[in-house]
Amino acid sequence: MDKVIITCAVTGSVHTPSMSPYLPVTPEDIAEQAIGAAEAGAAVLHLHARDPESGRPSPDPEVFMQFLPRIRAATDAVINISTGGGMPMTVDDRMQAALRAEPEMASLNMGSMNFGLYPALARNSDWQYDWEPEFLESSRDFVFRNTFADIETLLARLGDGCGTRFEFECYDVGHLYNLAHFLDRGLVRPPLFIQFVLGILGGIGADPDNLMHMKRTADKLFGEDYRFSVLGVGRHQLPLVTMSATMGGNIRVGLEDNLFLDKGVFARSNAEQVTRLRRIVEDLSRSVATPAEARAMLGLKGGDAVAF
Ligand code: KMH
Ligand code: ZN
Repeated sequence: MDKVIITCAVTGSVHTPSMSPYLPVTPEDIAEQAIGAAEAGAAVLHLHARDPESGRPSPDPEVFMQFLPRIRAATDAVINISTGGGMPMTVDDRMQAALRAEPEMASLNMGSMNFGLYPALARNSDWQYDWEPEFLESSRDFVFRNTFADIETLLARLGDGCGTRFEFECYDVGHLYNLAHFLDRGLVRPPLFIQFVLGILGGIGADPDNLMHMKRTADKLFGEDYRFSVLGVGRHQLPLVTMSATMGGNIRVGLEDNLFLDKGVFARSNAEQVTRLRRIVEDLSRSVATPAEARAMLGLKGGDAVAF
């Protein structure tokens, strides 16, 4: 209970390059910011890739392989590769980088849902690339596909096949019941690491009451068999992750989910957000888990057992 795992989600696929000059785009940017976040106290690095020319989210394992070895050489942090990818990737596209890299962790999204990014069109107008407004607009008619069959495939190929364990991303209460279904079937094994995701348009809203409800429901379904972490989107990041640290949970920060440090002030790096949260965690008389402690808490296979 004392140790807090800080996950830093470095670039993601929700934001586009014109939204912040600090969003990492190239493999060099991603490596540099990931290493900075680890040095600031992130035990887990949640990673997506982007096309180095356009900044568009990319599932290409070759692009991942341009930054993964560099991060591994410079830090001991746990590498967590996204299988959520970004629009309009197929589920098959989304799993290729993790299958190639066989990381200690990968994200696993626990249900199909709407995933509305188009409200960002009203907040920005100066686009560097044509693909950016088209990408955001396309979310109006996009289903983020994560069927039971898709989840079974990822559990078998990545979990059983590669020894990868999961960050179970739960965007609403029903996703917790989906995870409980896989636990009942013996397809997932404790300790489960559940990411409560609050504030995506299409998922549960970002407020304290909803976080308490997610936690109560997970307690009911999983008892001692799980650890939770919290991710709040945009301006909800800081209050909700602070609440998680207060409740005995873990936290996820990073430019994937929030570009700002304060209202109207960009975070100039992922490390800035990690540094702030580390201070808050320590002010709450908890301490930040090292990568080794995170590995023990989550039952991971070890940083040497990866394929990059
Ligand atoms: N940006 C999060 C809300 C994934 O990578 O699998 C969603 C996410 C999904 O992290
Ligand atoms: Zn992600």
